[in-house]
Amino acid sequence: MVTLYGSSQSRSFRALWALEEADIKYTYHPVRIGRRGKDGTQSDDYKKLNYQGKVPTLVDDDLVIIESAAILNYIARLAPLKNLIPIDNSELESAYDVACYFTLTELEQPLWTAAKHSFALPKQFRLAGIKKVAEWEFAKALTTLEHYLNDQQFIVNNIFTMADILIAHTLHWAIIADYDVSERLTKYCERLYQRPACQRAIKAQQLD
Ligand SMILES: N[C@@H](CCC(=O)N[C@@H](CS)C(=O)NCC(=O)O)C(=O)O
Repeated sequence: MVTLYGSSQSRSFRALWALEEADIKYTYHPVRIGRRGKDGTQSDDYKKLNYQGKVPTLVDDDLVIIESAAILNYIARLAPLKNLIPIDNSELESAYDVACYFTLTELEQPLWTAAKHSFALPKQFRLAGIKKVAEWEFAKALTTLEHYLNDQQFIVNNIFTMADILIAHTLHWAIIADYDVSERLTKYCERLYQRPACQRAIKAQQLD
């Protein structure tokens, strides 16, 4: 029995989309970020699952998994026939790892830094000038992404994988936050968001 704890407009959408791509039966359990009461991410019950009180958290019977990218990989391995992660091919496995680590550490990092300094950090730690640094870093990461993607439809060997979910979700976040994203990468993101599994995940999240 798989349960996903998540919240709208958060990284939990990655996991919801992944579950739909893998065609795994799951229950979606909306939680309230930062709240202490019932279904709050700062409640004692939720923090037993996710010590930092963050989303997403995936529970599969007795197994608890945190970190969106780790959750995507776990889901991919639950559905090996869907080929959502490379298996038994070192070259493709390392290309997949590069795509995921690049996305988390280079592409997402400036977006998250800017977001933290605009609303997530306690007010006394927010730095007003950080948005400009983040925009510069993000623009640099986008040129690298264009280089990796080249003329492919999907990032790893032109085959759809969980890495595309990570990237598309991050680009979508940037587009909504008004970052400058090239037409080519915007189209890549839009094309991925049109996938039926992604559309089903959008509907599932509306229960939130
Ligand atoms: N590296 C984590 C980041 C998780 C994270 O920061 N989630 C945000 C929502 S997108 C959150 O729960 N924030 C609440 C908080 O920081 O207290 C992941 O990818 O799962």
